[in-house]
Amino acid sequence: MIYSKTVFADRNRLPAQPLGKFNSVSALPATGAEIAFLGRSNSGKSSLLATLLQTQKAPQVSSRPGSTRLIQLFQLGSKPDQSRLTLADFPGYGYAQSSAAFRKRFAEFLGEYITRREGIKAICLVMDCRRKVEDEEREISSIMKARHIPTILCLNKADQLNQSETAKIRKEYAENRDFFEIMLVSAKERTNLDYLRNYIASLG
Ligand SMILES: Nc1nc2c(ncn2[C@@H]2O[C@H](COP(=O)(O)OP(=O)(O)O)[C@@H](O)[C@H]2O)c(=O)[nH]1
Ligand SMILES: [Mg+2]
Repeated sequence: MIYSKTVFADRNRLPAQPLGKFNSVSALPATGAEIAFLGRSNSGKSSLLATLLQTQKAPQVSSRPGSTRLIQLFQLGSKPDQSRLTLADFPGYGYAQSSAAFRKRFAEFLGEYITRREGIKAICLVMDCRRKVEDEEREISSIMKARHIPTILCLNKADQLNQSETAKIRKEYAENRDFFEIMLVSAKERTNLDYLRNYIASLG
């Protein structure tokens, strides 16, 4: 697990262009390499992207869980360039789903996404660090593993933990091999984001 207290500097944000908002996978324009930000509503997907990117139209951070229903795309670079990496900010997958229903619907959705988006390079799976990994997260990681696509688990909102809670979480995840990489981050305080930024930049 990657954990440090370094604060991500503003000047290190990656320049990006907004490509628009889309209401389904089939509506997405063709792009090349892509990383998708997935996770439950309110986990901080849009906040993380807003922190990592320097863009005119920042990803919309919502005060109400579940209010973003559109997929928003951003492309790295300070001017339009289709050869650059695309980052996809997804709507959250909701709260009140039963696990079985969720798995079916989300596996279909992910299946469609992966089938249609051939350039997909990684999934950034964002989760509130105060939650436990559940079937949803393991399911996403295993679907991706089967396609040889790495899933990076971003445990967000680390600013909400005290020292002993932080230590407990680090211990809990030390032996976890379900994900390609695990990191404890805070989009709000911009801590521990260098690995993710560099990973994105390396694919950019
Ligand atoms: N304390 C704290 N709040 C955060 C953090 N990241 C996001 N939030 C808050 O969580 C809420 C949902 O954020 P948003 O980025 O819209 O989540 P999304 O639905 O996953 O895109 C907003 O009120 C954010 O201000 C974080 O690192 N720490
Ligand atoms: Mg969002």
